[in-house]
Amino acid sequence: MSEIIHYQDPQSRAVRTQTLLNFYDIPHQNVLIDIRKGDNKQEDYLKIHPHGRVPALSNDGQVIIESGAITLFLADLYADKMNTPKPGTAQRALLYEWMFFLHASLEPQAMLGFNPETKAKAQSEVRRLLEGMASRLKGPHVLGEQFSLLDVILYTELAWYKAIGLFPDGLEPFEGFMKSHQERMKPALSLKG
Ligand SMILES: N[C@@H](CCC(=O)N[C@@H](CS)C(=O)NCC(=O)O)C(=O)O
Repeated sequence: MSEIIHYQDPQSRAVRTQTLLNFYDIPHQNVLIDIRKGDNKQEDYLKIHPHGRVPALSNDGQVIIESGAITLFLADLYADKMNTPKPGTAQRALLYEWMFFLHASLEPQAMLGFNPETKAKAQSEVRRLLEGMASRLKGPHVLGEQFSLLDVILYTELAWYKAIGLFPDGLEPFEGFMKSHQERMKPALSLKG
């Protein structure tokens, strides 16, 4: 079994990787890097993450940075447990689509949402972007009948958008997805505002 060390702050993008580790009960050691206290800019941590950010994950001594890369790495390492679609399949393409959509297309809106002057625009953009992805959510789970890590990823992300006031009220099929996955996801969700 590999030795995993997760460098995280509960109020950060580490919510993505922490929730995945929690949900699948993956043995790991958590190291708190308190970004509000500046732990992330300490010399020792800069040797781990060259940009001084969280999360970072060490797997048997190999450090991986970027929450998306860590997610995909865990998806491959624990493919059976997470029901990760096989490379080269249409379902695997959906995994890539969702990951890039969430990180590259949607996330910039979250950043704009923190600025009161651009929040309203960010809210309408989040709605527009999610509406565009509605057909990619097969239902009842992201991939259709089978629950997979994609459900964990999407639930975590949308829960965060709800927490920061950017999730469009009542937007289907996402609202229904959140409701039907809440009970299963809540114990693992590592979201602290
Ligand atoms: N694209 C990176 C972004 C990481 C990132 O910016 N993390 C923030 C917290 S959400 C951070 O560590 N900020 C501290 C800083 O930049 O000083 C990822 O997804 O891992």
